[in-house]
Amino acid sequence: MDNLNISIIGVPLDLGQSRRGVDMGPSAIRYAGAVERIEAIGHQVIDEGDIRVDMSSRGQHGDSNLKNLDEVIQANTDLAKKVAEVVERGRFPLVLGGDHSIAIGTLAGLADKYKNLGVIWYDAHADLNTAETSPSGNIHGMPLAVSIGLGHESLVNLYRDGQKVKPENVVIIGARSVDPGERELIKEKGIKVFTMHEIDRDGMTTVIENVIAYLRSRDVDGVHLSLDLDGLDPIYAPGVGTPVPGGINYRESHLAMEMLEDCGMITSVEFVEVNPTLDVKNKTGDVAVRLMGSLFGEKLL
Ligand code: 6HN
Ligand code: MN
Ligand code: MN
Ligand code: MN
Repeated sequence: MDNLNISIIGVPLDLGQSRRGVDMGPSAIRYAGAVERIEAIGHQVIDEGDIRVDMSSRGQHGDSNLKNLDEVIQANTDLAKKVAEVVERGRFPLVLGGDHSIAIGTLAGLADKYKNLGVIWYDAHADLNTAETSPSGNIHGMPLAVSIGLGHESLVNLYRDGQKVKPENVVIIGARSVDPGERELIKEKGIKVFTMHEIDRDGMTTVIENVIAYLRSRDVDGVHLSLDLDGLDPIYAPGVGTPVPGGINYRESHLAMEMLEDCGMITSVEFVEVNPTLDVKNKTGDVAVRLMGSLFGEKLL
């Protein structure tokens, strides 16, 4: 990816889950040097600032068991508008979370332009719950379901009506904590998943080759990478709210980013779930920025 015009959009939202502090993720990633690192590769970067998040009514539940539903809808609607506007200006969106519920807004905004978008979901989790299947009521466990058109109607119809992404255009990498309802949905919708089992058995090189070949066979018109830092093992990314052991390691993650850079298909990215209050000296924000380096074409030699 050479000479991109990148727009950074921060989303300081922690209302899609129950542990405070992931709203500070965008700051942590900026402090770790995101803009400088990407500019040094030769890209042009505009930091568009943060989406405003209304925290005033946190904890008050409306008529559903989804936590902070109204606030999550508001922030994601604003995010969708911003992402759509950035894409319309011919720029590459780099969204910084915030909890993973912000993928609802990112994907809604991208749907203006991309009618056959591919999505790579790099995550320990499948994020395919609905209000009915969720064990937690946390909306950050639901964004992929919402984006393929399943779940609370106010989320599914956010920004524009209905499905934003086709389930057969989705690839999950790194899954190792999948709830029963999510497992059903993966089978029913035929969602492509490379769990830790495939990564361990075949190696990351083969996994990413398969991901790229699959998305090419789907004839996608763009690919969004939604990278949840908890996809990495907590040893490398301790500052996340829902850590799961047995995850992707640091070198494998860099290799994945380098191969995705190489394939030239990525058209937007988000880095989510960085929680500085759970972190060790901003290690997780730092890893996010290092991975951005590989994804945007930093070379070792
Ligand atoms: N994430 N499957 C669990 C739930 O509550 O639905 C965990 C979700 C984690 C979501 O990390 O983005
Ligand atoms: Mn996630
Ligand atoms: Mn996760
Ligand atoms: Mn989480």
